Order: sequence, then C-alpha cells, then structure tokens
Amino acid sequence: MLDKLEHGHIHIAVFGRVSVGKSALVNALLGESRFATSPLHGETRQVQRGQWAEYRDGNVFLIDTPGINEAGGESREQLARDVAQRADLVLFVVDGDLTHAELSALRDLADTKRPMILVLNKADRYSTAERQQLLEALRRHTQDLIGEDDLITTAAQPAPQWLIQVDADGNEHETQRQPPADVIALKNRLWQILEREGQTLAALNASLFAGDLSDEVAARVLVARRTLGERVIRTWCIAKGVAVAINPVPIADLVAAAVVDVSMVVHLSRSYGLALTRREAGSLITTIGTQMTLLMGTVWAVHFAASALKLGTGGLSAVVTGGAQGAVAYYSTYVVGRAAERYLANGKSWGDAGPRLAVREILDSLDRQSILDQAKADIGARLANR
Ligand SMILES: Nc1nc2c(ncn2[C@@H]2O[C@H](COP(=O)(O)OP(=O)(O)O)[C@@H](O)[C@H]2O)c(=O)[nH]1
Ligand SMILES: [Mg+2]
Repeated sequence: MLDKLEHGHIHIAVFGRVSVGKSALVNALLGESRFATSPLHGETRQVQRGQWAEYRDGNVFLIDTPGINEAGGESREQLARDVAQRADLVLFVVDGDLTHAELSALRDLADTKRPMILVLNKADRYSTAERQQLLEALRRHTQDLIGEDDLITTAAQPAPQWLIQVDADGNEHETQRQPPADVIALKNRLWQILEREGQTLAALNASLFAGDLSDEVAARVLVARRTLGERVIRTWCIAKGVAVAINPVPIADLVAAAVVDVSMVVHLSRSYGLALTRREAGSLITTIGTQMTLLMGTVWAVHFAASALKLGTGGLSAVVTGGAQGAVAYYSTYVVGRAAERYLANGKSWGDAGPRLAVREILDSLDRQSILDQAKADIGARLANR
C-alpha cells in the first residue's frame, strides 16, 4: 500500500529548437549538470544527433530531447508525437518569438491535450522592456494554445559576466562571474500543475521540489508532505502494533520494534526528499528513544513489564496482554514518527532547542488515551481479519 502511494511516475519532457537551452533548463531544474549543453557559436546550427536522455529524480522523470530544426517538417511532427506519447507534461522552450516551425509544433502538441508550459529561456539576454514586448508577442501568437499562467520566463544558464577591477597599483584585472540560474517561477508553476493533476504525492520525493520554491508553494509542499507523513506513520504503527500483539516472544518484540521503526523513518525521509540510510535512521531513533525514556519512563516500564508478563502466561490472557502491549508499541512508534518528521521538516535538524524540547512538545501535543484507543481499535480490526 505504501509503495502504491509513492508510485505513479511523472514524465516531464522538454521540447524546442536546437540550442534554445533545453538541456540547460533541465540541468537548472535539477540543480546539477546531468545533461550536456553545447555552445553553438554564431550560425553553426548543425542538428545535434543527440539521443533522448532521461534522468530519474524520485518519481519524476525528466526527459531531454534532441530538438527540432527549421527544415524537416516530417521529423518535427514525429518528434512532437513521440514527446507527447512519453510525457505527462511538456515544457516547450523558446528563446525569442515563435518561428513558423515552432508554432506548428506547438499546435501539434496542444492537440494532444497534455499540460504544456511555454518557457521563454535566455531571459538574461533581454532588457526588461524587450522581455515585456516578447512576452506580449508570444501571448498574442499562442492565445488559443497556452494558458496565461503557462507562459514563463527563465534564465537556465545565463551568460557569464566580465568584471574589470582596478587594483591599488592601477592594474586592471578581468574576472568572470557566473550569474545563478533563474528557474524559480517555472518550478512554482510545475508544482501548481502537478497539484491540479493530483500528482503531488508522486512528486514529493523529487529533489526538484526540495529547494528554492516561493513561500506559498513551499508551504503547500509542506502540507502535502504532512498528509503523506501522517499516512506513512499510521500504517507503520499498525504494522508494529500487530507484530507486537501477536508475537509471543518478548525479545522478538523488541527486534521487530526496532526493524519497524527504522523502516518507517527511512520511508518518511524519502517522502521528505532527504533520504536517510538505515544506519542514520537507527541513530535518529536512538536519539528520540533516549528522550522518550527520560520523559516518560513509566510508559516504557509498563511496556517491558507487559513483555515479561506475556512470556509467563498463555492462552487468552496472552492475547489480551499482547493487545495492550501492541497498543503501547503503536503509541511509541507514533511518537518516534512524529519526532522524526519534525527533524526532517526542519531540514534534518533539531534546531537550537535540541531533541529534548522537540520530543517534549510532541508528547504534550498528543492525547495519549485517544491514540491508545485508536491503536486498540486498529490492531483489533487487523487481528479480526486474520
Ligand atoms: N544567455 C543564455 N544562454 C543560455 C541560457 N540557457 C542556455 N544557454 C546557452 O545556449 C546554448 C545551448 O544550450 P543547450 O542547453 O545545449 O540547448 P539545447 O540544444 O536546447 O539543449 C548553450 O551555449 C547554453 O550555455 C540562458 O538562460 N541564457
Ligand atoms: Mg540539448
């Protein structure tokens, strides 16, 4: 069930003329140079015999395409068809007003009813006034094809700037500065479209959405993560509660408990785009567990006493004790999950206050009795199903 929740792949493809910056754009979205870009100086516009290239980021697949050229209408149509077939979402990239070839390809793609964003790249090459004019022209030419919010400007790989500095002795030094890429508006729009298409859960563990989003979008990403997080935690809690309830050997309870908690934290970390190894998850749980033992020693004492009791008695009473013990196990996993989630939401940090305060706040915010009741009901329902 958890795997299902996570799956649902999203394919995002770039489409456009050769050298408008498709590969650069995909790199900028990923924040790393995954695809080769090629500076084509002057008028040498030979068609790159580039291959389709694909990179997986969580459940999001970014697809780079070789690019269309001005001639060869047939191959252009073929490429448009192929892209539409493979992509759930198309980024149509241009670096100026539309050429005839681009407009006709845009029409072909629009016909396939895929969500499409028209990206005006190389924004750094234009002054503000020029950019405004270009956007107006693009809007006019694509009125019936592209929604108003789906026209976005980017600077995927802005041209380097030369700075001339004069030192104390009057010597000139030339230094080169690489301005950062600007694709934030595009990322924000991407998230909005995925949200609209109901694909946020699948998009969550893509590092694409881990970083520099607008505050508003970042807040919505966080809410989507919480929803997923709560579901992940609840499911693992039930798994652990049931495992403990039906397991007659106390030492095995403890081993199962550790395995389940580690799996849960690893799963949570992936949905936060901050994948932890099992070892890291284990040490995070140790930290949380230490604070829990300090703060609610009695609950743990009950847990272990019940564990011991279960070994001594048999039959029906074991099941009853097992149920209660399972509920306690469920509760402890719930607290571990919530604490781990807070640590992840905070960018893998406890913040200044440290783990002690975080765990205390979580314990204070939870209604223990209602969680234990919920646990008994959930575990009871699963046991009845067997
Ligand atoms: N000035 C400027 N140049 C860019 C930008 N994006 C890409 N380029 C340059 O455009 C050229 C072609 O880029 P590339 O990504 O290989 O284009 P593709 O053929 O569409 O994949 C490269 O020299 C890039 O450095 C940008 O935002 N601003
Ligand atoms: Mg390319």
